[in-house]
Amino acid sequence: MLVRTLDEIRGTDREVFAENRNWVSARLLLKDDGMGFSFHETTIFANTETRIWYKNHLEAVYCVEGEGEVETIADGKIYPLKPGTMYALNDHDEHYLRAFSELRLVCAFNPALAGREVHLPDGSYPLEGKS
Ligand code: 9YT
Repeated sequence: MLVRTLDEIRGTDREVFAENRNWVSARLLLKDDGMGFSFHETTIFANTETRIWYKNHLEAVYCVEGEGEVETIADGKIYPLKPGTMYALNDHDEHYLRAFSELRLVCAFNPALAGREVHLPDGSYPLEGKS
């Protein structure tokens, strides 16, 4: 069985900051753990907007803390985020993620991230790469 805590991850290779410092991701499970998905706790810092397009991945996100919104770019729809809300990017939806206060999100990626991926200029993560 695998057991990890956030305290163990802080300050290690499994803690990944966005290049623009909009978020930090604690990568609790990664590809090498063999679960078929990766599993992260992501903190999105307050008053940030991040453009995201996971064209190579599916992601489900569950909000446990904070207030924000997701705007899907194709249709301009706004989805409020608050504790207890889940959204799933089942259509590889390109979107803006906005944090009005610090958001604490639990995220699962399929296929699993391999390590220290950060967003490419188009808002995606590479399929196999470690950046
Ligand atoms: C919700 C979202 O996609 N935020 C960006 C970071 C990502 N969740 C990650 O790598 O943990």
